Amino acid sequence: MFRPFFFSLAFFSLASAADVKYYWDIGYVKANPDGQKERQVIGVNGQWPPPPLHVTLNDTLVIEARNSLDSPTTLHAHGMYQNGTNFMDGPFMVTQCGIPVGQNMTYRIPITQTGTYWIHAHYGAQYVDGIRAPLILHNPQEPHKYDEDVIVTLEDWYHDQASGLLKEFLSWKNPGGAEPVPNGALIGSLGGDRHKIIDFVPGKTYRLRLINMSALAMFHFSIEGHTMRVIEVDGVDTEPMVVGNVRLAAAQRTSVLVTALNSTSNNFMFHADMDTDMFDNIPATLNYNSTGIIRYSKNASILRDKNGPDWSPFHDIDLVPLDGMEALGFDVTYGLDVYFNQYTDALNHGTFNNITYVMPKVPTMFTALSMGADALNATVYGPQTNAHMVGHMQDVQLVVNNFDAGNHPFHLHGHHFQLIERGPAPYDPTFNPRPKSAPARRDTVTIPSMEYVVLRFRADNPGTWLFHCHIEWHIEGGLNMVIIEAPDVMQKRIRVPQQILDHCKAAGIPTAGNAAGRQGYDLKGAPEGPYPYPLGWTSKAKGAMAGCILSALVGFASILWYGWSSQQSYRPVATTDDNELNTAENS
Ligand SMILES: *[C@@H]1O[C@H](CO)[C@@H](O)[C@H](O)[C@H]1NC(C)=O
Ligand SMILES: *[C@@H]1O[C@H](CO)[C@@H](O)[C@H](O)[C@H]1NC(C)=O
Ligand SMILES: *[C@@H]1O[C@H](CO)[C@@H](O)[C@H](O)[C@H]1NC(C)=O
Ligand SMILES: *[C@@H]1O[C@H](CO)[C@@H](O)[C@H](O)[C@H]1NC(C)=O
Ligand SMILES: *[C@@H]1O[C@H](CO)[C@@H](O)[C@H](O)[C@H]1NC(C)=O
Ligand SMILES: *[C@@H]1O[C@H](CO)[C@@H](O)[C@H](O)[C@H]1NC(C)=O
Ligand SMILES: *[C@@H]1O[C@H](CO)[C@@H](O)[C@H](O)[C@H]1NC(C)=O
Ligand SMILES: *[C@@H]1O[C@H](CO)[C@@H](O)[C@H](O)[C@H]1NC(C)=O
Ligand SMILES: *[C@@H]1O[C@H](CO)[C@@H](O)[C@H](O)[C@H]1NC(C)=O
Ligand SMILES: [Cu+2]
Repeated sequence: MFRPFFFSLAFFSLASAADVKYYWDIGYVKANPDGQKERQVIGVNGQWPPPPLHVTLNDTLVIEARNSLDSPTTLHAHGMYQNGTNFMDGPFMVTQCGIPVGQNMTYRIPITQTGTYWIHAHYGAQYVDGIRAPLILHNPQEPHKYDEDVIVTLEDWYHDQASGLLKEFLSWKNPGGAEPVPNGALIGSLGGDRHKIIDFVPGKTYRLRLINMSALAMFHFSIEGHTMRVIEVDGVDTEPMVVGNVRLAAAQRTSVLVTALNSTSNNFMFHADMDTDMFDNIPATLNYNSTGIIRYSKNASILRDKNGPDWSPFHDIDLVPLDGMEALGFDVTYGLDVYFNQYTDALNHGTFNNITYVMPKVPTMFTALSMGADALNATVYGPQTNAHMVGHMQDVQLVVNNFDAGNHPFHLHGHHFQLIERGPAPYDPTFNPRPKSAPARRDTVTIPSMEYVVLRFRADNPGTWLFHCHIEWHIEGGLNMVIIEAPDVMQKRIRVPQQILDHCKAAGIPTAGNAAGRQGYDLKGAPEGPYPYPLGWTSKAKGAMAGCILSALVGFASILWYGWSSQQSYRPVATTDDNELNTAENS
């Protein structure tokens, strides 16, 4: 058994590093960023959007978070290594039990990396309701030269509460798994007729930090009349690469340098177009092409590029990290096949290797810390967590085949991975990829439909790390797995703060034992299923079966089921009754 104690020692030995403290009272506020519908959102300190966080390398980011919502919450600083602080990573039931309503948690995150990140809730679909903010980690020895730093957030926007959308998504009335289609897009938290304006001064070079904070939508970003040079992806500095546009899937970040023109006689447009590929339908009211303005002068007019924005292809795998880190080999390789299917609970689930993720009874990190030598056997993490074991300092290869019809952005917690290879799925295991000498690295990679990607990372960060699709609806639908990295070393290094244990106690969640909260391999009572339907079942048969099960469960007359099943397709509510457009320009 491990004995928790306070963690002062580990932190205060970090020489001369400053604590950068933020107070975040997380609660409900009203906002109307697109001028089309005021709605309840989740903000901090009575404000929305939450303000960006700025920290410098070697500082410790301290967030004193209070949960003023009506359900638990957690914060995840996306992309942070959390080396030795696995318990500060945030995902509910992986590394913590949630901050109970009305209580606080002090997130202490040593900053050992630099670049453009973000922070968001990792409980339910809360971040879709607005609890997300840029997190900028400054480098005192910044390798790139520029004059101004500009954060440009891109996010899809829903007029309805995420909890309601989630219920409709994960419903037996949505067996095809159609995702809720957003009502619009926001650039810099502005949408509709409100445009983000970036002021440019001749002679200056701007670093635009593009951050995709979407729930679903991927963005294509382009500026008319200017050249962009990519210099960073997901916190990894790269050699400058000239591009016409940048593609940003959910959770991805890219910094580009843009040098201002010498003349102030024209203003220009920039574009952030949502990729509608993943949208099941496109309501007539949806403007998926959003624009902002590069402004040189208040009285100049906008000069449109005759050729429109430059949408020539952009491939992140072509980027070269500035540090020239060489391609890793691998000691262990895991294949992960991605499918979406209707499962025996009648819901459409995202799956790795035909297992859909279901939370264990004990958060996975606590299982790793409390099970002694048994923690080295993936079985103890339960049948539904898709636990994959990796040893300390092993080089790990993940081969992910996306057999789904959609594109999915996969994010690994606690690491950057190298992009070794992409290609059409399935990956041929007899093929030995010959990676570039210094492959691109990032923490979130988009895998297009019917393609594979080969990723590698070094297991130098003991902890329990989620690997999942970052489309919020797919996280909830089960497209998650956990890398169990060196539990033996975790047991020596990781000391969980008392506050987190207290939260678990308050929530009645055990902090020791296997996925069932028991000892050894006795997994009786651990969550099991849902399962795939046996081969040969038609979707009609599945529907009828699901209908029967549900009718029996809730006592519905079967006639009702047939009524529902004939109107299967999900239609998002396009608000036409609420169109007081606010046309004020924001400046
Ligand atoms: C809880 O967090 C809030 C918001 O950051 C802060 O104002 C308050 O002082 C904290 N309370 C305690 C007991 O730390
Ligand atoms: C940050 O800390 C590391 C390790 O202590 C040290 O090597 C490095 O010089 C520090 N960097 C800065 C910019 O202070
Ligand atoms: C934002 O994330 C969504 C979901 O993956 C993705 O489709 C989109 O490309 C992302 N956009 C950016 C700018 O990263
Ligand atoms: C602006 O003018 C300077 C000095 O003449 C020149 O070096 C530079 O290339 C010009 N920049 C652009 C974007 O045209
Ligand atoms: C814009 O207005 C400023 C001052 O009012 C003037 O100096 C400048 O010439 C004007 N520019 C254009 C393009 O009209
Ligand atoms: C959105 O922009 C794309 C790319 O420029 C273009 O092909 C498409 O027609 C535009 N759609 C609308 C509705 O403006
Ligand atoms: C997983 O499910 C897919 C789709 O139903 C099926 O084609 C595949 O054979 C299954 N894989 C395994 C290992 O059972
Ligand atoms: C893990 O434990 C299970 C159940 O006791 C056993 O069948 C399996 O062989 C063990 N795996 C390893 C790698 O030890
Ligand atoms: C974690 O820290 C250990 C030593 O404390 C170091 O060797 C390792 O490289 C670090 N890993 C990451 C991902 O920061
Ligand atoms: Cu996905």
